[in-house]
Amino acid sequence: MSQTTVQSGLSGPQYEAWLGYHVALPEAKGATRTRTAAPLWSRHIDVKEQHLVIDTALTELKQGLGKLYGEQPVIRHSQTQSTDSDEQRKPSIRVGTWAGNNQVTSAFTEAERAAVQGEGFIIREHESLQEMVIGSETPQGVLYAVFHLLRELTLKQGKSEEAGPALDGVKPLFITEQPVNQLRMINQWDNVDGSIERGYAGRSIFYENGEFTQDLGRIRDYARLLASTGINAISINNVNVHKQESLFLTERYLGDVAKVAAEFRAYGIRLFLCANYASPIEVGGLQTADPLDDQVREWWNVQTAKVYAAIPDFGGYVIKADSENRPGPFTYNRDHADGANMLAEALRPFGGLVIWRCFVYDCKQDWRDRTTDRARAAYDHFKPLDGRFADNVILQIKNGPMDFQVREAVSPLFGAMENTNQVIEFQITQEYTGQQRHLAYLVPQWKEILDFDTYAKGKGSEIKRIADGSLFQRQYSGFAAVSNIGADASWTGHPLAQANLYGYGRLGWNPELSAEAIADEWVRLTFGHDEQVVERVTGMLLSSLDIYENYTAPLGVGWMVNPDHHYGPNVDGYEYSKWGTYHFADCHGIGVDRTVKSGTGYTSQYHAENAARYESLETCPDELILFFHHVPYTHVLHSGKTVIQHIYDTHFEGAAQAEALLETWRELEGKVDPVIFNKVATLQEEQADHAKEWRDMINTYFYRKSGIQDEQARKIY
Ligand code: GCV
Repeated sequence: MSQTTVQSGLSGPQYEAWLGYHVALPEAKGATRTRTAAPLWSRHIDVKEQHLVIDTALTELKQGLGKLYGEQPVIRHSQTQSTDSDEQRKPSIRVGTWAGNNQVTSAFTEAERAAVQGEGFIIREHESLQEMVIGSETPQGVLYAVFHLLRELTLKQGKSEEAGPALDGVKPLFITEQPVNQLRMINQWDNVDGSIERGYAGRSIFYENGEFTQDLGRIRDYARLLASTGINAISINNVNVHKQESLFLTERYLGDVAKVAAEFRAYGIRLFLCANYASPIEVGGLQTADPLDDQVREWWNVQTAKVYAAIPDFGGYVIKADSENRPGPFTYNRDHADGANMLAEALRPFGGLVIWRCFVYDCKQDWRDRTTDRARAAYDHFKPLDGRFADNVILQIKNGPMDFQVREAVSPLFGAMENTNQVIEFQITQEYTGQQRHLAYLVPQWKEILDFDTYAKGKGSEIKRIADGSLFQRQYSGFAAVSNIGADASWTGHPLAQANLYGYGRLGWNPELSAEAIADEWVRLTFGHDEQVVERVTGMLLSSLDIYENYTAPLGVGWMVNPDHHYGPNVDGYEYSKWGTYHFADCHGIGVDRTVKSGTGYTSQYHAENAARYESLETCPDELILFFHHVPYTHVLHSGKTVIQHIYDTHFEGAAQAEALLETWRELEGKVDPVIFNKVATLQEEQADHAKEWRDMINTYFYRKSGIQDEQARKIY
């Protein structure tokens, strides 16, 4: 690629994703305008600092402006505190940190500078349009500012009517941004053999055949995509750490890990590893992994020191322990605080973190056992440990108590642990939401979860305020999410699934952004500004999750998928399994009774306001009725429909809506890149067909169970 910073051999719009810096209306529309005229300041970049991340920022700025305006600016590097007069310097962009560039610092008042810290930044365009200044306390902040500016300028291209100075008649830019969440992390579930657990976009870009990839360019391209949305941390291997990956902490692989860390470092992203809790045994040859054993502790101390010798800014360990057959402290009758604190001690001297996952439940449940409720598990295990974790331990809590369903309640653990650092875990990869073969824009779901009021400290105790650390005044906090990328040329398999990766990053930076605004941004950045394209694609994205929910598991009950791979309908697929995910449908009704009155008592894990709301059939929201209650098929929802009629109606509607998505997309032929067009068209065809399969299996299953006719006498088998 001549004009972009893309490092890998791959190219084209689907690979450039939202960093294509589109300037033109599609030629098919016969547009003559190709780009708006360059603002005066865009000809020179003045910089004084030498820093890896600032260098990255400069490269991005230079090449981004080059793409936007057809001419790359010249970078003027001066180490000295220049005495040039203002006039001599202009026109230019001044770029730097408060400590490293006095000419940047002097462009802002003390109060303006004090308003942003760390990775926050300020951008100011001078009224004369002769000057743009980009400043931050940190080099990372400078990089985020550059990506932000390029995004703003690209979006403005869509708004300026005619060719001419881009900002003519428009107020000069003045932007102050501060990331709301401190940790904005991506988790790769990649294995060293090149496979990806729950990956739907091809093989791993990190590994193949037991070795690290030689294609570091692809990793760098990924780093820039992530950094452009504000991501600042990544764990690069599966939380299920198998035998070979357990060696990542050792000389066998540390050199390779360090090379990958360097690629991410250039983009301000800190690298973490998932570690095997039983490493002292499996790697160290000890007899035990007991967290209170001196030899075990010493093993972790020594091994961790070796990791830091190779990677001085290593982030720390992500741990899945005592979960789905992974080893953990329970083996030694220790609890999770004992386990996490042992690792925290090894990491503390280096400023490292332990990110300890709360996805702990009995995955060998007897389906006949009606007393065990998987939804209760995380709270039951972790709530009693509140206050016992070391200050460099962060608990990573999945958004829901079950497992990334299209609809489930929010985890009651949010709001239950005032004295513990915590991050919320989302799943960008679409394990249960269509596996990147169906369209499902997940940002609306994440927004709803983040806006959920836990009432932990009275009204206004939303999950977003727990995730960002402000409600409980925690030292560490933020977002983590399972990535949806692989070696596919579009990164995400379904090209429109890029919107989820982009949206996750943007939401981590600022959870107040709306799902609509993020969709609009992503579509414009990815496809340009043709209004028909923007309207159709944002419409598809914003309706997609409701559509998916319509034709899959109803009213919050979850699953109904094929076991293991989790794709496609199978109503009883998990009904008699050990995994604790049941719907309990019989000839009378369906749903899981999680009430205190007659069920598992799960509702009591919420603060009073929510506990009462969910406990009562009168106040429980329709969309979660089967998550909290077992009801007859004739139960009348708030919508006025019976449960069975709701099931029939939503499934007929959902399949029709999936068909309509395909029709909408087809209207865009010739208006979007043909490679993307064809890829999405094929996937939407599959979705439309597969939605019918879902519709018919679910409707038929419940018709046969209940014997109740569809009021509209539509075809049920
Ligand atoms: C990485 C679900 C997935 C597993 C995943 C697990 C987890 O159960 O199906 O593949 O394992 O979540 O989050 O640890």
